[in-house]
Amino acid sequence: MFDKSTYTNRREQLKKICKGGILFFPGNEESSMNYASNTYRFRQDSTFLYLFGIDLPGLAAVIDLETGEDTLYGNDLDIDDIIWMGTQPLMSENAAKAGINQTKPMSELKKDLQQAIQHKRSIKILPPYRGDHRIFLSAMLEVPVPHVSSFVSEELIKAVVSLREVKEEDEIAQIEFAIDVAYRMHTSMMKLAVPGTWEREIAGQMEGIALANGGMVSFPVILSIDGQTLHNHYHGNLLKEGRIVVADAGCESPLHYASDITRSVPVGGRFSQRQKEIYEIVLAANVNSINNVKPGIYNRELHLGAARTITEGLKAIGIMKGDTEEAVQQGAHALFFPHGLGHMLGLDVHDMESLGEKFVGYDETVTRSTQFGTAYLRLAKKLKPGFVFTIEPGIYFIPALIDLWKKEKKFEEFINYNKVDTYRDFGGIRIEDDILVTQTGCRVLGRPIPKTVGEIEGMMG
Ligand SMILES: [Mn+2]
Repeated sequence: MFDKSTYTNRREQLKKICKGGILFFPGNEESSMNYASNTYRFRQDSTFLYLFGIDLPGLAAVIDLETGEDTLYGNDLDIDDIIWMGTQPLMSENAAKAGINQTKPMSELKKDLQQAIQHKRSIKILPPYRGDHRIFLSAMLEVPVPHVSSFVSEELIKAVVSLREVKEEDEIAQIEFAIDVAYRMHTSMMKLAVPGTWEREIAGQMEGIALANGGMVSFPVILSIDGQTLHNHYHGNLLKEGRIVVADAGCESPLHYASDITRSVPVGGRFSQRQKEIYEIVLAANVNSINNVKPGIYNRELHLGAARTITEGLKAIGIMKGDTEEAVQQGAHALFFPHGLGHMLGLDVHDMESLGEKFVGYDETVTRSTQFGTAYLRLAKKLKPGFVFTIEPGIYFIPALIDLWKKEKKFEEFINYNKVDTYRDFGGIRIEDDILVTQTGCRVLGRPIPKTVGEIEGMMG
């Protein structure tokens, strides 16, 4: 955990922003795989970690905005638990580490909430994203499950987003730790990417490095020679010369801050001329976007800038044609770059996604585009110092999408379909880094991971 002042300061700020009522935060519970006591690795809720820091199941916390009091609800272990799990800190000791003076057994929670409801006090929660949470909230609040959402508070969501989106020094250090582990994951991947290796062998090594460094992966490893499938969790292919391995993977720091890095490398360690040409376009989109980061710029501008770089590059090799501005404005680039430039990063790999992208990535000054491609942009709003986010442009040749657009004669003025057809077997390329917005520009976080053609070929040996 961070120092207890970190958690008390965060809660003090939250109390200043929110206007009355009771803020209720259930922690996460264990989650079963195939029978009750065989569980997935426990993962605490991120906002619970942010405000209270205690990384254990079986907890709930309440912040009373009238009295200013924070209460941690949870049960001390009995002797049976201690036999199986060892001696654990008392609830009062856990609470003290988070700067909380008051603890109560879980059995008191419902009574306290019901008393508040009887006194016509408002109870505010964040959107639940687990089924057991909805059932627990339904029981505590004495409403049917479908009515739980009526307690979700937009005021609380916005307040939490306004705090969590600006990273403190300690949080940046955690993220950089996670990126330094990702350095080891990705450089190992580069050394293992030789013909005859199974994707699962490399994915397993990468996940093992995360575990060996004290955290889990921040999301299931994406690793495939079919990189044209954006989130490919299938690891059953054998690596073959001529393909590109796309590895999109990161891990969690001990305090659960995420890294999220993508590297794309040629099987065998040497880019072909055709691969190099496409790679250099994606790299230019990545580097130009990073160079354009500064406070006050809309991330949607960076996204569209990357789309222009990709369009220009594809025009130079005869895959696209026509006016770049027009092509990007109409969305023709999305045949090759059908996703957004990036997302917030923090305690979640898609930071705060459970609170709603319309609050995290958008605000009253920018609404989500409905155009294919740009509609998938998770972060569009103005960048502020302290934001940590990803920049991850890509170029993909997705045969099903190429066929569909070709049949529809879509954007024939911008796309040279005959040339595109010669790339059907290409796969995809994505390059992703994690970026901190500073007062004057930005900093690429963590130890630099080989990224240029020369650096990658050098690392692959
Ligand atoms: Mn990402």
